[in-house]
Amino acid sequence: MLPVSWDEALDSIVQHIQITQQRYGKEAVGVFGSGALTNEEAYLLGKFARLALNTSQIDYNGRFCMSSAAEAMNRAFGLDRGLPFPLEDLAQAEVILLAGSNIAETMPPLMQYLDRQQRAGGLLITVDPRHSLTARSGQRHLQLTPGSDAVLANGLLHVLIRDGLIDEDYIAQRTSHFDAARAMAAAYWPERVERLTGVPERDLVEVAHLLGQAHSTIILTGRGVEQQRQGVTNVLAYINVALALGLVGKPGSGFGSLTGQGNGQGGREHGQKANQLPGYRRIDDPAARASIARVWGIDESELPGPGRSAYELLASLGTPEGVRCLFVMGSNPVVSAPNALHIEERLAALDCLIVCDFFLSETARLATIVLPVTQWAEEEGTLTNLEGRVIHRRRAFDPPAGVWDEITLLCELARRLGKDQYFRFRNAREVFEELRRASAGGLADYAGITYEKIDAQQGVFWPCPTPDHPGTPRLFADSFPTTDGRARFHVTHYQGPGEEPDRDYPLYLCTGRILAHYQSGSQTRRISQLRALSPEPLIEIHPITAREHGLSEGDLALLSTRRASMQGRIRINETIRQDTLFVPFHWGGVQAVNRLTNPALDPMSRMPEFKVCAVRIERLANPGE
Ligand SMILES: Nc1nc2c(c(=O)[nH]1)N[C@H]1C(S)=C(S)[C@@H](COP(=O)(O)OP(=O)(O)OC[C@H]3O[C@@H](n4cnc5c(=O)[nH]c(N)nc54)[C@H](O)[C@@H]3O)O[C@H]1N2
Ligand SMILES: Nc1nc2c(c(=O)[nH]1)N[C@H]1C(S)=C(S)[C@@H](COP(=O)(O)OP(=O)(O)OC[C@H]3O[C@@H](n4cnc5c(=O)[nH]c(N)nc54)[C@H](O)[C@@H]3O)O[C@H]1N2
Ligand SMILES: [Mo]
Repeated sequence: MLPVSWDEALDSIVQHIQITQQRYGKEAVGVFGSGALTNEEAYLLGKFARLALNTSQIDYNGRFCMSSAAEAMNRAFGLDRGLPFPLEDLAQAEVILLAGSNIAETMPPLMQYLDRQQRAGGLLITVDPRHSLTARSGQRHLQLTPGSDAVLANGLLHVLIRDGLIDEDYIAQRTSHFDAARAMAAAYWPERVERLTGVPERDLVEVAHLLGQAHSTIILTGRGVEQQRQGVTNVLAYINVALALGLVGKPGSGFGSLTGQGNGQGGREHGQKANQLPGYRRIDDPAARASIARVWGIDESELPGPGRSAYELLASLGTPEGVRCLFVMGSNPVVSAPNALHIEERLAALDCLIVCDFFLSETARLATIVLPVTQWAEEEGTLTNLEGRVIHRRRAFDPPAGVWDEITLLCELARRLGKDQYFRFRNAREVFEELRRASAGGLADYAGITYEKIDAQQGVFWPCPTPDHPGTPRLFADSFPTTDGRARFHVTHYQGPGEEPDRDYPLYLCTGRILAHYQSGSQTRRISQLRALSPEPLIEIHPITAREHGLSEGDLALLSTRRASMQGRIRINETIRQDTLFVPFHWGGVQAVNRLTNPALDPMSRMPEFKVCAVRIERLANPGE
């Protein structure tokens, strides 16, 4: 790569954008954002795409992370805030049902709440095909077949109804469509659930009774439930259970989804999503469009409509109807997107790829131009944490010479594109002031939040519509922001994963995380202590399955799916299901498990099925053999 000045780089970017748009139209330029960005950056990136580039083609890596949970909560409650209650409530719950999350490795700071909950006599029940580190700290574990959460949750609802453990008053007063859910649940009798999930009937009934008899219960989901072709349905099925028990809106009880990325909550509220405008507004809602157009000082007709979702955007790159010039800010899709070899090919087919990153990630290596930007400790801004609490991140260090922050960068690019008047921001605070106005009246209303108030209150929970409003730590206490004020039950029939094991690919492949590495590994694989702890991907496999395939601990193995192959090292684990392998996704190249994953998308959230596909395993000769 050849170093150039910022001036040359920005000139060249503007030229690429203009030539591409003249030749192929405005929509041929696209943007890929991130839940790692601050609220201010995410807001500005959405505005930059719609106003400076006039394109609808913007989405972000949170589509791979939170979109199924978000869609389910919007449908059931009329609002998506990952936890509608403060974390502190976890410590108070008598029973916690944790489905598809391994927080002992992925969110260790949360374990203190569970430790306190258990010291007070509380129970932790986990649902995971693996007996994960988190499952080991719980009292009950339902080790379901990958992809079968909807069956399990419907089975719990079946037993709760059958045994008279539901909260009839709550259902009558605060919910709608229960009859349809009840009729649906009738088809999930325990023997059938056992057949489809592998969870013994006895365990299902016992867990239903533990949930039904507790005074306070919290149900939580993680990526294991959500990153599936029927991820929204899976989450809705657990929400049905929470509503039938009357948990949602009750202190010490409730339903929540554990948001992953640093700004995974705020990142999904302010307009970097293909179908979204700031304040958690829908881009296809005429009233929302009018209100944002007013704040931005443009005519509503100048706002583009909805664009493609993340995987669909990436898969369109370099095709005749697709995006030809892509701007990536805070993501490494060569490693983290499903069917990654195909996505790498699409990225390579672009006329121009611009990547803003502080490291030369696998994706940055393919770029035409890489822009070195500040990292978290070098810039000020706000983030919204998994509780919906807006927090202030101060600048702790000066960036090295020659490094720009994203706000300066986007404003300067907009200026060179002739859109200066809409991007006159000198810093994050000034962007936040506009974000406040843009979010006013929306679901995620930040109008009453200021940096000073955040500092004074140690964070402010949205919605916070006016300066004298204290913020909203607990949602849904009296009503839901739906048209009739009630939460909605859904019919959540099981469909099964996009790929089931067969003769050629006889096992399930699950993917996820380990403690030592973060996401695509672009940040953590450079840290020698972490590399020493975890130098390469380990394939977790049951001892019986390993023996059947002639594999022993430490062997190199080749995994193949219908899409591609990868290499990893065998780690025997007697607590994983015999029909399932688990591989973390933190590596690139021939070690990238995402070369294998199935890009089947949930029809409602457009989220890919990272968590389940069909796989084959073979032994590879070790070097020197
Ligand atoms: N160390 C570390 N911490 C992280 C991250 C990281 O990369 N590394 N990433 C952050 C981000 S962005 C996120 S989104 C969170 C994710 O946090 P988690 O959701 O806790 O992480 P995962 O490991 O992806 O998946 C959780 C569990 O789902 C299980 N699972 C797989 N298939 C199924 C299924 O069909 N049903 C059920 N019920 N479970 C299943 C897996 O076995 C796994 O134990 O972590 C955050 N924290
Ligand atoms: N197989 C499989 N694949 C998965 C998942 C899974 O469970 N299984 N999980 C999915 C999930 S939940 C997620 S969130 C995605 C995440 O996957 P990615 O989107 O690839 O996330 P990161 O590895 O965090 O990549 C962030 C890149 O942006 C850079 N970066 C970090 N902060 C900033 C910033 O503030 N500004 C800029 N400009 N750059 C920054 C980092 O250096 C890094 O190169 O992966 C998804 N992929
Ligand atoms: Mo995530």
